Amino acid sequence: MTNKQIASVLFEVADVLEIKDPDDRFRFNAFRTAGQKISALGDNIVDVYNAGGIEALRKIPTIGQTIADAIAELITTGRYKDLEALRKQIPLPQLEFSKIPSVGPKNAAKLYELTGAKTIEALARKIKKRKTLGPFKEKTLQNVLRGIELLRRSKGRILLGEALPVAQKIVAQLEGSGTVEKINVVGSLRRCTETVGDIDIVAASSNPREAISQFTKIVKGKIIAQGDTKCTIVNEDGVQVDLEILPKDKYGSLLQHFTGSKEHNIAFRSYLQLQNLSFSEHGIKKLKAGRWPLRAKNISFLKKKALDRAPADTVLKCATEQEVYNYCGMDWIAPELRENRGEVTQAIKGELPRLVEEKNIKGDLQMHTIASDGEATLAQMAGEGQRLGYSYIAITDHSPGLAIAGGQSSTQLQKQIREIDAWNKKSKNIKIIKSIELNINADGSLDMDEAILRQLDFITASVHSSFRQSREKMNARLERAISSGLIDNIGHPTGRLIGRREGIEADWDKIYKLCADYHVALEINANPHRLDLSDKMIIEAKQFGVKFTISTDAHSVEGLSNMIFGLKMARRGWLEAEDILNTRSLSTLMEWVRR
Ligand code: DGT
Ligand code: CA
Ligand code: CA
Ligand code: ZN
Repeated sequence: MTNKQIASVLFEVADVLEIKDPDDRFRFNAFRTAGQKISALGDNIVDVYNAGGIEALRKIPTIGQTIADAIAELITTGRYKDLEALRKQIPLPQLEFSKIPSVGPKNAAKLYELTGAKTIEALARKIKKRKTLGPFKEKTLQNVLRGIELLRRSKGRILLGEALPVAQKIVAQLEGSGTVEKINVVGSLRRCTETVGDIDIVAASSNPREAISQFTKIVKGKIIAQGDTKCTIVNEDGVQVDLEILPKDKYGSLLQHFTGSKEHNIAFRSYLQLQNLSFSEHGIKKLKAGRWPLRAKNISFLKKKALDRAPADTVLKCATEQEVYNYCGMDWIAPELRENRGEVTQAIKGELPRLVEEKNIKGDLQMHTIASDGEATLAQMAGEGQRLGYSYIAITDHSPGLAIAGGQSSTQLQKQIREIDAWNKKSKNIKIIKSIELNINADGSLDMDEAILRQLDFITASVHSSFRQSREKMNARLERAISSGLIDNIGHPTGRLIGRREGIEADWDKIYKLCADYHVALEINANPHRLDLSDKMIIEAKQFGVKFTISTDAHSVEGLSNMIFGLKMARRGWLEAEDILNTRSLSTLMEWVRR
């Protein structure tokens, strides 16, 4: 059993318990928290159990006796009898309906009772026919339909943040097997789209049969197809993993082909077609004899001569991706840009952006500590920030309006300010920026007084409630917050949760313009469940001159490692280091704030 499988059982227990008794928060939350812990655990939980039994399980934070027993039962018998008993007490459709985003257990029960629908599809049909239903108003019903659509679209796709570690592990193991000479993750995972349909891997090997045999041992699951040079396995978590192998001298074209996107490949190939060239994973084919039709870049005089002399139908092999693009007269295009958003034209002109890189990030501007709903202390977060090589972090514990997340009162904030002053006096390396994550209330007001905000260095404000306001109300709400002159940054601007909650509705062009005018940055929240702003919105916002921050919104020490996902979104949004505030030194960042 995998961590993910065990976590999903715990999540289901939590759901069923919540449907049965929504008031017993303590009980169902215990299962949910344990599920989250296990799905994020680095170690394989089965190994933990095998090595140290129930005792070892109990040593994992958030896992108590009941849950340790449940896990042990799952590992040893493959089932959890209590869950099976619980399931029998609840009508199946009700359980299904509670999986619809925005439909809680109570509403799931009501919807079932009122419609008698047995499946989500039937429920959607029944709702579409009506304006209201029992206590449900038109707007609520529309939200349910939207939730159903969201569920449908996200089915079968996994978050980038979940897929990447799985893929990296397979790659490392195949590398370790010594059967491949080169290996890469490709497809949407290499392009770092927010969700991926499957895991694609390519490799170069002189013994593809042996490599594939290793692959079938490494990836446990069901083999769907196995050939001499390719293999497809659906792993134990139901994720498809594709492997394709070619010899080393064709590795560049193999990489390019399987990285996609399909749309990028079409644009790339259409351009080649006009020049009497064609392209496949085997290389670039010269369709007509005579001079090489493109002005190849970074190529030696001899190689150029060889290209010119090559007869028609020659297939030019490319060992690196650099060669693929360079022979075709283009600069190498970073995978994150390969979405047919103008990158081919820019690569020909030599005008691709110099995308922001991991090493440019100097700090993290949103995180929470035990002072609100985080797990770690200020010192622990700062210690990890230092380990990550940052020169600063901002502590942004919640404000009083967010009571559910332990929002701090002004007295508590004062105490934190003193703690930070003490830290900064002592620490020569990493500095802590005094900060906060305010609530943007439903009317656009902020939930803390100006007097205390003036003592802080950097102020983030976010929408945490009333997500489904009308467009007009939301515009006015955001405008009031942005033009208040008090805030520097908007946290997770749309509030979306990928596959679970749609973002707020607003006239974003207006918001971008306001942000640019009032010097308010937009956050790119790096939490894999959020990735908010999305790549498309980043591109749009940049056109209005908006500046960005990339932050993890970490609630634990481990959470700080999510920076990479925000960075990938920024790259997909064509951002350069100078577009992003936390690539600046502390002093230049503070200069920007004071402007
Ligand atoms: P995904 O898996 O839905 O997140 O998206 P991709 O882009 O990884 O798509 P996938 O796995 O179907 O294919 C991997 C790459 O293979 C794709 O990005 C481009 C390349 N490719 C080459 N020829 C074709 C083709 O005929 N159809 C598709 N869909 N992809 C192709
Ligand atoms: Ca794929
Ligand atoms: Ca695939
Ligand atoms: Zn927040």
